[in-house]
Amino acid sequence: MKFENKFLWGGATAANQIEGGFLEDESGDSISDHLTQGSKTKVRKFTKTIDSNEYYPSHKGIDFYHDFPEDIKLLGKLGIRAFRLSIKWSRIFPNGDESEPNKKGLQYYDRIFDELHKYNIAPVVTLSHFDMPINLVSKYNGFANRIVVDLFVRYASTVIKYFKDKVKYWITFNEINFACLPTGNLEVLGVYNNATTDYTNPIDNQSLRYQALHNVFIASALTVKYAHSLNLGIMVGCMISHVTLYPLTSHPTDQTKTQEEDALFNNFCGDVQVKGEYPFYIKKYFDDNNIKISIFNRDKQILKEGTVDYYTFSYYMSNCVSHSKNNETTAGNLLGGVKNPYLKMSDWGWQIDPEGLYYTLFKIYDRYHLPIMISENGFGAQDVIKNGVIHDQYRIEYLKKHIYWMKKAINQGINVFSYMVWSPFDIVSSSTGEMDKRYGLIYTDMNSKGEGSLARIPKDSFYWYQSEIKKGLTSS
Ligand code: BGP
Repeated sequence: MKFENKFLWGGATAANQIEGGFLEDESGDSISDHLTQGSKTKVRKFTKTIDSNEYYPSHKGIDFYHDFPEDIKLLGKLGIRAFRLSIKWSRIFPNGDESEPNKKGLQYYDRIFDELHKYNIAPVVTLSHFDMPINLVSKYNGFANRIVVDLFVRYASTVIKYFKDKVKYWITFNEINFACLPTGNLEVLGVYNNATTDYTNPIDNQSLRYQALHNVFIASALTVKYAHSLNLGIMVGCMISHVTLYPLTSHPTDQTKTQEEDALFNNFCGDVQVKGEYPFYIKKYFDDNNIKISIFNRDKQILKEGTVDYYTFSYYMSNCVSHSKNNETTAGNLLGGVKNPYLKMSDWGWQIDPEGLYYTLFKIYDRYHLPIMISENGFGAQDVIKNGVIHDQYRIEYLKKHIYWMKKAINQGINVFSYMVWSPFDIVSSSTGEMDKRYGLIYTDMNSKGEGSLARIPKDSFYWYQSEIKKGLTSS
């Protein structure tokens, strides 16, 4: 089997997990800059003011802000054809509501894109990856306020226009469906209970949560519409955290429960962004949960006119669903579920399921018929460095198997045009803010306290992925 030559092998990151460069070049602070560090057992806290006794991982990231020329050189050596990164909104509009952008912020990303092009690497840019200027949270309660839609579109259209000749692939909101989790982070929305500013403390007002999500849909659709209006072939995608769900048994209620959970978590947001309208099943969910939101007539039009060009999703694991409460559960922070007796888990309780990727690609393509980018897939582990080398065979196994099942899906005629490893570098973990859960093909010499030389050391998986790409995209 031969992939088309234009297949985009890639690697993915996010600004708040790599950049650092806190407040540099007239940048403003953003939500991530107010998140303390958690751990496997301790949740991250959202603090209204920066507390000097706390460690805020995003302030340092892995210092990509200063190190990017060297980092991109390594990406060139790796041989990837696409690099996914996010723009930090508060570098462009420090408070989110200025009328003019910060030139220094634009210039910073401009230099990155030039550097990437030097190595023939296409940038894939996420406009919002769990982040927004903090001023928009304190002033408007994020996307709970419709004004923030206009402010987002101003930001998005500014950068799309500025980089129109350098960036073809855009993604609006990372893992937008996190907003549907009954527990979990709300950085997608920037909406918090005023009284409780705890990272994992969900807003208890479900109507407000779904109203804010609706506003995010509108912001995304208007962005797509703007990008299309430039007539330059710019492509804009959605981004869904896809946690594949299986019924635990053949009990009929396991099937229906799986169907319902799948609809709400995995399908709902994609359905709106791909099909341009709310799916039929959401009405019952809203009615049953007394969720009331306002959707204007013009909104329906906007959603229709702003459907995405491609579908992207992160894939790390699958979970089971059961009608019974007496089951062993997976630890999986935020994304826990019922344990599958046939699968192994990572140290963080994420169930490893390469064949599930095939199942998922089939499902998504059958549902949407859009080109697909797997925008995140990777294995978090505690790597050991010995005599300056890291033998991460477990990561190679993980990636190899997922790529194998992706190729099978492509063989079936499913249009996957890009695969991104999360992540080329060891970076700050999004759920814990620590450095223990390493995903990189390249080791970053830094511990969870931000100490270390910051040296980058290619692991065994780096050379494996490099050869996988070089194979000319032929079958394994
Ligand atoms: C996704 C996020 C990423 C990334 C990844 C791994 O949900 O889009 O930002 O961090 O998960 O998660 P973690 O770092 O928590 O293991």
